[in-house]
Amino acid sequence: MNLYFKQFLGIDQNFTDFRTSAVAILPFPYEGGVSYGKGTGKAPDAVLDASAYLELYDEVLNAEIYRMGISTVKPPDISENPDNMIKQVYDTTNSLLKTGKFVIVIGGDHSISSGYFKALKEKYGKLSCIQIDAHADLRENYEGSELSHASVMARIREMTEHTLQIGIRSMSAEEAEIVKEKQISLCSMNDYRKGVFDIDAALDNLPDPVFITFDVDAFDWSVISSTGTPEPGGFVWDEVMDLLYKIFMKKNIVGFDVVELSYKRGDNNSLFAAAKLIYKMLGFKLYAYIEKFNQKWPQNPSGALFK
Ligand SMILES: [Mn+2]
Repeated sequence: MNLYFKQFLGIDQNFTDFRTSAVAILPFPYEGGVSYGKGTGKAPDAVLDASAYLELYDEVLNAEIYRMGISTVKPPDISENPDNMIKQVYDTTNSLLKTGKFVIVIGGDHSISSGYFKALKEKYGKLSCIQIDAHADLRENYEGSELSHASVMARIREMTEHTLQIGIRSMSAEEAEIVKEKQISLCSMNDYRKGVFDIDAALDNLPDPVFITFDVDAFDWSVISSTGTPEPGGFVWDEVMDLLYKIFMKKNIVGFDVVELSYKRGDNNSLFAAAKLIYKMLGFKLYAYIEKFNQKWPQNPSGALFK
């Protein structure tokens, strides 16, 4: 697998070597499934640029997470055709997963997630999905496309009935009907704020292993404002940190993606927050592994650490 010309974090080459890294990051700058604001295609490069300014030491976990090795790999030449594009996500993540690495995809719009989900599901046989998002994305199709970013959870739910949606604050009557009829586990932002949804119980009911798809529009605009379909009233940073810590400690997370970030000139905050989100999630993954298997923080690139 070829390294990308940009790498996540400003780290020494020893820690980005594909052969020895524990983590592979795949930038996937596709924006064909977007309905409103453009710019998601430029986001992965911009996140990689911003990541160079991240502090490498995690002051909460007291560790240098990057030491396990993080390679950023070159994406394929992405097809404009949605069916071909999904197959490209599937093929690329599938071959990365075969190396035993923990794979992260940086979008790109949300329509890419079902391709990665499929590859992970084939690897593990069964797979649940936690979606953190402002939108339910349960429409059977949108603007004539079944592969729209607004339909991604409908596509994922064709592969698993085990889904948990958190932070939702925008949905159609049709989607609300689907949630009711299929008894989908969904914590709206309102439920979250009012404390009327038992997230612990929902996590307990969700079978392992689990994939997380993180749509950055789940965040409040004070954290991330550059996104294609913004909704007011989202999570603040520390709420997401607490939520993700809980999710990673309770569940076996086998992969995640971060999608729907949009590049807007002059807004460095959103890019930096997205880069930090990815590094924090990796830190939680590593910490959960260390706690569960009574390991030490890795000091050197650790190969197929999470296999
Ligand atoms: Mn969304």
